[in-house]
Formats: sequence, C-alpha cells, structure tokens
Amino acid sequence: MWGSTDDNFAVKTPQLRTEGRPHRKVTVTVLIAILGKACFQGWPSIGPGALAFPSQGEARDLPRSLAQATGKAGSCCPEPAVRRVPAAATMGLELYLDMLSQPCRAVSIFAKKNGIPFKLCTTEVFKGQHLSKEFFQINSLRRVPTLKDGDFILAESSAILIYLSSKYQTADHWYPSDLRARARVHEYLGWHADCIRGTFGVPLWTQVMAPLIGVHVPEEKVQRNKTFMDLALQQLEEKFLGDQAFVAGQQVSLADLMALEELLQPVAVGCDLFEGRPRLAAWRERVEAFLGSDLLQETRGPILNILEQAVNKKVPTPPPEVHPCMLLRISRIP
Ligand SMILES: N[C@@H](CCC(=O)N[C@@H](CS)C(=O)NCC(=O)O)C(=O)O
Repeated sequence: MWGSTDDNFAVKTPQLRTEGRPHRKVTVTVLIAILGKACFQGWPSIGPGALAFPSQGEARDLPRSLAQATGKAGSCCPEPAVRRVPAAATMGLELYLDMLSQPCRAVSIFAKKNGIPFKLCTTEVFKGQHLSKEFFQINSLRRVPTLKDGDFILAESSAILIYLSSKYQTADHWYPSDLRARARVHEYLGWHADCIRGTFGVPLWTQVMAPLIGVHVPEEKVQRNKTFMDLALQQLEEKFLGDQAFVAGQQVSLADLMALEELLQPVAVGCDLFEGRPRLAAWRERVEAFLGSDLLQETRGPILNILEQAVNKKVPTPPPEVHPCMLLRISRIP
C-alpha cells in the first residue's frame, strides 16, 4: 500500500575476471566506484559506453538529463551494467503524495517537470493511509507531502520544493540564486501559508468531504470563507502579481506552482475564481502553458473528477479512524 521499497534497486553483476592482473584490478575498482557513485546519485541507466569522467557541470546535470532522456519517474537505478550495489546504497528518492492534496500536486508537478526521478508512494488521506503505523515511522506529523531521500526525511511542501530545486540544481528561475529574487519567493510562500492555504480548500470540504461523514458546514461559514478568498485573490493580484508575469517576478517560480494548485481546489468543485479576474486568468494561462497540459492533466485527474464522483456517489466513505482528523479540519473553518 505504501509503494513498498523493494530490492529491485540492487542489480545483477556480470563476473569480472581480474585475477593475476593487479593494474586491471585497480582500474576495475575505480570504475566500480564511479558507477556506484553515479548510481547512488540517481543515474537511471548506465552502460559501459558511458564510462567517462563528466565535468563538474555535466555531473551535476546528469541525473536530470538522463531522467529526461528516459522519461522515468519511480525507478531510481534500474540497470547499471557492472556490479551488485547494496540495495541500501541505491535507494532513490521517495515521495509520499495524495493527488487530491494541493501541496502534493505542486511537489509532483515540480519533480516531473524537472525530470527528477522518484518513486511515488501514494498515501491517500481520505482512506486513512497517513494514519498507518508504517507511515508514522516515516512522518510522525502524519501529513503529506513527505519526502524520503535515503535516511533523510522531510515534510512541508515548500521545504520539499526548495530541497529538490537545490539538490537537483533545477533552472534558476524556480528558486532564484539572486538574493532579492529569492526573498520574493519566500515572501510569497510566507503569505501563502497564512492567507491562501487553509482558505482555498474550504469549498471542497464543505461540498464534498464534510457531507461524506454527515457534517453540514453552516452557510454563514461558507460565505465568510468566500469573503476571505475574495480578499486574498485581490491581494494576490495587486500586491504579488501586480504588473509582473508571475507572482514572485518575471519568471515562473516555486511560488506560482504553490499558488496555482491551491487556487485550483475551488475550481475543481465549480467555484471558478478566475472568472471576472482577467489578470489572474492570464497568469494561470502563462503558468499552465509553461508546465504543459499533459503533465497537468495527469496530476490533476483525481481532483478534477471529484465533483462528478461525488454526484455519482463514487467517492469512498472515509473509514472511522479518519473522522477525528476530518472533524478537526472542519472545526477550523472560521
Ligand atoms: N503545510 C503543509 C500542509 C500539509 C497538509 O495539510 N497536508 C494534508 C493534505 S493536503 C494532510 O496530510 N492532512 C492529513 C491530516 O492533517 O490529517 C504543506 O504545505 O506541506
């Protein structure tokens, strides 16, 4: 259920004959070390012909470019040709995600857009999978998204996005190296955590999730939340977007990804925030054009179908152990 990490990362080993040839033995040992390192860093597939020292810049870009070339996510290191590498050393990046969740979609889109190889460990909150003992061992906060990179575990979508952009050295615009440009991204992310996150998920809760456990959110709260959304949208347009192309500057950044997936949540339940807001609608178009429709469709499938599923009574009823978390979330709607 957790997309269990299997031993497939360990690879088959052709026999290498080096007896009686010490210089060869040294050469082979060096080659093995290089391959082991490359594998550990996430090169998806390395054949004998690839054995050349990469320059520093090339080495940095290899995990990304090879993953882009093979189009693979979810497999860390399938078939290096030379030696058996201990499974633990080749454990790749794992992302625990639920695609109904806005921050999870932002993380998934970012990783895929940048060709970062990862293993998807689907963790469905409304099935209570985040409450299991197995997941508690991974993230005692019991929340998604969660990243596991070897023995390093990280929660919080913005921290995960920054970690990924730094580790895989993605294009600078995502998380700019320029101090002020980077500070703009953080400025947005801080405001987002206070004013966007928590507010824009409410329509989904009131229309779909709360009714699943027999709770009705009073209309007064629904209207109040709508006022909060309107105010936040106005600030997003005027303070952040202003006359820029993107929310933290002239180039697309992590801030846009976080903002857009959050704003999509009400849209999925028929509350089109972009209607009557041409500046915001044009921004959405720019970001979506940059990300590409295939990637977005693939990631947003579950959320965009949620209303239809709810109407057809196809959304699974959450098990009782999830109800307390759901009630807590509903009680936080001001
Ligand atoms: N600030 C966190 C929010 C994470 C979060 O709220 N995740 C939700 C899904 S959208 C979750 O795991 N909820 C389970 C729970 O709280 O019981 C982030 O940006 O990663």
